[in-house]
Amino acid sequence: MKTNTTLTRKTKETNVSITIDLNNNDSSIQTSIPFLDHMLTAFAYYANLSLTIRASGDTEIDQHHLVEDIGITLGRAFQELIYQDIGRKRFASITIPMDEALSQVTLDFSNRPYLIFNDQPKNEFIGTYQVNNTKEFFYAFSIESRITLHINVIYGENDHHMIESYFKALGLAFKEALTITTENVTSTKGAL
Ligand SMILES: [Mn+2]
Repeated sequence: MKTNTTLTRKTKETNVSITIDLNNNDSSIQTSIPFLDHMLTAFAYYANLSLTIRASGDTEIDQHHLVEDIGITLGRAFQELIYQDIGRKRFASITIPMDEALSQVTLDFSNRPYLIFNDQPKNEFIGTYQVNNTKEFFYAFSIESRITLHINVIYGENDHHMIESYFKALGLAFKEALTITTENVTSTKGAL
C-alpha cells in the first residue's frame, strides 16, 4: 500500500509542491500566507501525518489563486492515498471547541465529492489572510480528494478560533477515517 506521495502543480499563476507521508508527523509548511501555514500545520498534526508544502504565487493580485491551487493539489495528493484496495474506517464525525467557538466536521471517504460549508466570518482578514477564501480552499479540496465533507461552525465569536476549530476537527476526522479496519474496501458495493 502506498503511504506517501508528492505532487507538483505549476501554472502561470502559482507553483505548489506537496508531499504527504502517512507514516510521519513532522510537517513543514510554507505557503507564503502565515495564517494558512498555521491552519494546515494544525490539520496535519491532529491527522497524525506529515505535510510538506512549498507554495508561491501571484498573491500581489489576490490570494485566491494560491489558496485554491493549494486546495486542488492537496486534494489530488490525498485522493491517491485514500482510495486504495484496503478497508479504511472511512467515516468520521468530530466536534471540538476552541475557547468560545465550536465546530463539527463530518466526512466520508466516499469517492463522491460534496461540500457543505457553514461558516460566516465576521472579518475580511486574519493577519494578511483573506478569510473568504477558506470556502474556496475547501471546495477545491473536497472536489479533488473526492471526499464528502461537511464543515459546520455551530457557534463562535472569534474568526481565528472558529476556523482553527474546524481545521483541527478535520485533522482528527482524517486520523479516524484513514484507520485501516479490514482487508477489503469498506462498502456494501465492494468498491468505492
Ligand atoms: Mn491559532
